[in-house]
Formats: sequence, C-alpha cells, structure tokens
Amino acid sequence: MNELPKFFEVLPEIKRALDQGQPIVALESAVITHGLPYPENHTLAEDMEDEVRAQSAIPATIAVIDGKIRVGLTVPNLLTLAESSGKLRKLSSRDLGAAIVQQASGGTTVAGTMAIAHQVGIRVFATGGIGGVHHDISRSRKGSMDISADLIMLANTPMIVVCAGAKAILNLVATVEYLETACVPVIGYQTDDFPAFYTSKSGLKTSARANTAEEIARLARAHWALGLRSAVLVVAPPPPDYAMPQEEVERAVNKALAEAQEQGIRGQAVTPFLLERVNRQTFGASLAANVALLLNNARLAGEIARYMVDTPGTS
Ligand code: PSU
Ligand code: MN
Repeated sequence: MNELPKFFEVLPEIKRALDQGQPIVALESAVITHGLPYPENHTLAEDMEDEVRAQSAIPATIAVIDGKIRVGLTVPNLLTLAESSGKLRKLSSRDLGAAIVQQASGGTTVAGTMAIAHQVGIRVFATGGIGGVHHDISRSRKGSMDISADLIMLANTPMIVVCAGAKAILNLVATVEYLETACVPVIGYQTDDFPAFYTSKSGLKTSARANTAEEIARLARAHWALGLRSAVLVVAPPPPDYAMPQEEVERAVNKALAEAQEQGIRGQAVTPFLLERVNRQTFGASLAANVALLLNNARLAGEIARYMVDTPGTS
C-alpha cells in the first residue's frame, strides 16, 4: 500500500487486502447521509457490504468522520453516519480538504469516493446512480450550468464504477454526451441500453456491451493499457422486478424539478432536494427499487473485483 497522509484511517482488513492484492470494492456514503432515509440507509449500507463479501471481495465503505478519511467503517462509524443523515456534510472531491482541516464529518459522493479510493489503490467501486448534467432549473435566462463533479472525476480517474445509469432527475441526453466527450467507456452489463436507474431503458445507447464480469475486467485493462486515464463506467439495469413504470417516474421528476425551480434551489442542494421529492412522491416503489439496484451493483462490482486481481501475465 502507498504511504498515506496521517488523516487516512484504513481498516486493518483493507490494508491487508491492499498489500496482498485481494479483491476490494469501494462503496460511497453520500447515499447513506443524503440519499436514503434512516433506518433504511443503515440496513442498506450493511447489506451492500454483505453482497461484496458474498463475492469473496472486501468492502471498503468510504466517509469522512471528525476530519479523518475513513476507508472501511466500523460499526459505530456507520451508525453515526446513518443516524445523522441529512445533518452531515455532503462531500464531493473539492470538499475533502476543508472537511479534513475543519475536523468535519460527511458522506462522500461518487466524486469524493473516487478521489479517495484512487489514492488508496482501489480499482472497483459500486454506487446507485451517478451525478450528471442537470436540467436547467434557473429562473433567469443565464442557465444554471449544473454539472456534477462525478463526471469530471470519471473523466480523470482510472477506476471501474458500477451503477444503474443515472436518474431521470438529470438531463440524460447531455449526461451521456458528456461521458462520450470525456472519453469514458459506458459498458452495458448484459444490455445495449443506458439505464435510467428506476427504468431499464432511457432510449440512449451504451458505447459497448459486456455479458460477463470477466469481460468487463478485460475491457478495463485494455482501456488502461492504452495509457488512458479515464474511468470505465459499467451500467447495470435495475433488477426487473423493481423497475418502475416510466410515466410514474416522469410525473414525479417533473413535479420535483418545478418545485426546485420555484424554491430557487442551488448548488450542492439540488441533487438531494430532487432525490427526496421523487422518493416522497413515489414512496415505497422508488425506495425498494433504489435498494434492490444498489445491492445488485455491489454484487456485480464484487464479481468484477475478483477478475481485477493481478496475476502475472494478465495485465
Ligand atoms: N444520484 C442518485 N442517488 C444519489 C446521488 C446521486 O440517484 O445518492 C448522490 C451520489 O453520491 C452522487 C451525488 O455522487 O449525489 C451527486 O451530487 P451532485 O449532483 O451535487 O454532484
Ligand atoms: Mn451540482
């Protein structure tokens, strides 16, 4: 493992796994602090770790607690995050330095988690949905230009990120175009379509398809062997039993966007606001879908991580 600054706290199990080259999967924590309500967030975080372990990989849930970057959470760490959901900071990559210096606590977004996981040497990461290019909800004609830092980190971090696409709270056309511009391969797991989180199809296409975890790992190795430094985004459709009717999702999203515009929601608050409104309006169905696809993604990431273990002659 690389020599790390003092503000990193890596659990011994993960340190060992890094030193011995065992499969590891990073997990984000903004979904715990800003994505799901308590106690569902707590159960979900534990269940995601179990899914990774069931694939013989080590889970590394990442968060910042009292200014320490935690790679792997203890039982009390996780409870602190889950119970204080909504009260802690939402930490994107640019927010980490301030959180360390100010000894703050927070959940790390996809961007924040990628920054930390890469620093530690983890190459596979599972999340629910990535952030992306937002619809313009500004009331002026200037345009809000709200683009998630997740996209910038995906453009610049060699890591496999497993998700269920992005939610329709975003401008999915612009998000997919951005990924193309940023040189991020979008690999559909057993699909040719870019999923829209609650639904398996968005009407947009992936850049390639892979039918197995092994193929995904080989594809990522080939991508990086070319000297490219961008992430490989794996998109897995939500489990079929949980996919939601498109009209229901659309109605909820449109209402949420109108409310955000009316209330002048800006910056970091936009995504949590929209997520909460959509969750509330589609209650039950969206929460169940959210949990099911997070577990599905953790499982697939665990399987991919097994194929990312370095064995001589395979890279
Ligand atoms: N989209 C979801 N669920 C989430 C998020 C996004 O469907 O929990 C969270 C993730 O942590 C993601 C972050 O990285 O929101 C993006 O926030 P922003 O748009 O402010 O970059
Ligand atoms: Mn934003």
